[in-house]
Amino acid sequence: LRLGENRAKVERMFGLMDRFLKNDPATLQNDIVNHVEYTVARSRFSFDDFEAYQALTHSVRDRLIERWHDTQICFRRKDPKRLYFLSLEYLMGRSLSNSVINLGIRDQYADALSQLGFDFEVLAEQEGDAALGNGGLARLSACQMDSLATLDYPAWGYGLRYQYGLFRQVILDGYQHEQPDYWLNFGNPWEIERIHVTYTVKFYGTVEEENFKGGKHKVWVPNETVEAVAYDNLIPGYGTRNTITLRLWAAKPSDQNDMESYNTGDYINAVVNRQRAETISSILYPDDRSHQGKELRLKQQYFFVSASLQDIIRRFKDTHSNFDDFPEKVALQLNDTHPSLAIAEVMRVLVDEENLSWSRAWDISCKIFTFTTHTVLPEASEKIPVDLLGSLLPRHLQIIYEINFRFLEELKKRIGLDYDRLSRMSIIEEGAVKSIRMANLSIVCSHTVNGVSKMHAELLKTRVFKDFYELWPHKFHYKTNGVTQRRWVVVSNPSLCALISKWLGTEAWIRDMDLLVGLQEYATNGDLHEEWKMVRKVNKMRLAEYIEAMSGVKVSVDAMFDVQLKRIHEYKRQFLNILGIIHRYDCIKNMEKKDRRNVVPRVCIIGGKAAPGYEIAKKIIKLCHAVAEKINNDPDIGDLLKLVFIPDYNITVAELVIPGADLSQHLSTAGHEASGTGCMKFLMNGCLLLATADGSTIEIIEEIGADNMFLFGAKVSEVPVLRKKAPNLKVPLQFARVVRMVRNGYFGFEDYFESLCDSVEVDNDFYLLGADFESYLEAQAAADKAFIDEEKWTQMSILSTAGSGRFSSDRTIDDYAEKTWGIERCRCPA
Ligand code: T68
Repeated sequence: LRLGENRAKVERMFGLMDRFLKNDPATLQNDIVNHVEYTVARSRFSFDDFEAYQALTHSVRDRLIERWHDTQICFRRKDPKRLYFLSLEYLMGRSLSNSVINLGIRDQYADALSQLGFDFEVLAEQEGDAALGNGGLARLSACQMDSLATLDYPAWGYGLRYQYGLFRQVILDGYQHEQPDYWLNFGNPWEIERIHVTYTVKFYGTVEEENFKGGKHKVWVPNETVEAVAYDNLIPGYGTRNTITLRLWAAKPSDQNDMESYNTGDYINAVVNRQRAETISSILYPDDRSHQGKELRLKQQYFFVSASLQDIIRRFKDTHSNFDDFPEKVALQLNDTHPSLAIAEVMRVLVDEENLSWSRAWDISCKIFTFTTHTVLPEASEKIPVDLLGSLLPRHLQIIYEINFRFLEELKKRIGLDYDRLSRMSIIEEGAVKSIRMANLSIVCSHTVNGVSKMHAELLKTRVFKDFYELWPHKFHYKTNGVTQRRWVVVSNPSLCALISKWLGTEAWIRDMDLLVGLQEYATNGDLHEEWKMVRKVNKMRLAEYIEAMSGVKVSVDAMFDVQLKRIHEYKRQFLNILGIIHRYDCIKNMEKKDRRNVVPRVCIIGGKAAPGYEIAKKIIKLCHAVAEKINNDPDIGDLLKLVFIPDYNITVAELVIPGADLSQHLSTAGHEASGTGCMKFLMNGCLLLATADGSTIEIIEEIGADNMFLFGAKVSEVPVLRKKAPNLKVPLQFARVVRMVRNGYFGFEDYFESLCDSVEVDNDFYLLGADFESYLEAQAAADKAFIDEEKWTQMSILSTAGSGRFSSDRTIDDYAEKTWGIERCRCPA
């Protein structure tokens, strides 16, 4: 509406629009009860916890929508450079508590509900866990979205709305079984379906040439189309009105496809084809390393990329008539190589559809893309067979060939005819299966390539992408990962949050984690120690209750709670942890009764999912259960040692377990964990770390000092040396003994564990469990010793939290914004 057009109408409209929802208990109650009646369609006199949860969620959502609208209006008015974060995975977990805390109305809701006879925490437990991702990479995306919103950056997240998230892990007789996670079963009140935001995505077909302005023009003629429908998830910032969008795409059949089948009278096939279209966004691949050469995966990637880019370009064109300003207005962040087809797609759209010259289009592309890699292993990087790409996306294959041809021509000018190097750097890998190296494509087109920790960046420069680093040293950077303190302290550990705020005299640390260093000055304060211990104890009691309810194992809260939570992987060495536990058990068994008094009681907690096809990882899970069975039922051992496996590890479980952990283990063979973010969550919560110097732990050491943690194992530089020497190394006796116990069936299932034991035999021990074992046991002994000294332990715990400020994703995002994306904050007025 333009003023002057119809003043009276405008004033009336503004009068109506300016009425924001109020947050006093009476209004909140009224809203909740209205939603019970009009949204959930239950009687306002009778509704259960789940219905109350649904109504509550809708009333929170109304408030999110208000802020979200204002934010979008503000972005449109100011037209800042926008960041588009492209990721195939997001591990959001639950949204309710996070939303009301970020909106600053948690207490108001709790009051309103209690007057209605409901408990906020009980209702919050009704929510399922949104698990549209595998592990660290996916949770990082979620943390970064929270920081982007909180820091007022004009950002959009794009992803896929999988109908089936990461599988549910069910343990039967100690073996992992996978069950589908149909997370939308009970509806998802958090998302907003945008049926009008729909784009057509094309697949297969041929490329034809058309005459165009006196020259030739390529036209892709697809023979399959699928519709992408937007579902918006609103991400509220903390301490700001800004609320940004995570737009997830769902695949729906195109009407066009139906018509063809209906005409042939093949009604059944028409319906089957419709369903086939929907499979594109139906399931998340459950492998957290790589998915090589699968057609459905490639379809997912392109579906996601095409819909997102259509949306991004549409938004740009709303206010721009040509592409001159595109690089000043758009930053496209590739979260690993999974969305890297976006490079070929941008080129296709600019050249084929927008009629820009190749060099103009390439110039624009090279200014908008930035790439972050999350892996260390060259063999884990994504490759797409040329045949597969050529059949699914024929025009994109041509474009990638053209990019590669021009790149190699340039490269020859720079380095001459060094064919080995040319072939290593080529985007196309020749070989039995000719394929596209997605990392090479991403590096060639991105102006900035980021690693996720200082160590990771070093490995990228010296090993993984050495050739590229030598060519373009200016492209290579790193942004050490971080996690959001809103989720990992404020939501999940409210009593610690209150304690920190009390001692710092401010809540400002929730937006500025550097303030946590202020705790250092109280690290020896007796009053803080008492309160700190009390908070930790209550969290441990909550965790103990959960463990008993879930596994039937009663654990003592006086024991040290020792936790390892992460995807099960050989390089993360959960097997080392279990062998250490066996060693501890063996030692206690062989001890004189009187000496047992000196043993520090432990509750060892392990949790994590194994990729369904990852046999060795599944054996590690079974071994954990077999060992637990023996130890937990040994009357000789009692409370001195317990081992529990936490099934179906997810974000919600992490929120419960992390605040209750005394010690957490991060055991990756040095040089294998690109960063690691779990350690940061434990650190913030005052949990001590037992870790190798790998990934981000190297930087944690810089912040809190090696004295405040338990370090062990070979260093990054020593690992390759040890590997060379490995076959001639002497295996420590203790190591040989515990492996033999497993091998000889001390815990049963000896045949099943044979290959697991083989994997750590001296000439086979790629991850160096044997080589690191003694040092691991020493670190464990040091942890025991520190735990007995309660005052020392508490001091270390306080210093861990105090030193965790650097590991906030706010720091990471500010760094990306300034140095990589070139975006500025854009705050929506209050
Ligand atoms: C993780 N990578 C790194 N990959 O392992 C971890 N891969 O060190 C780092 O902290 C984290 O990323 C965040 O940077 C992953 O989680 C995947 O999940 C993945 C998923 C699909 C395909 C390949």
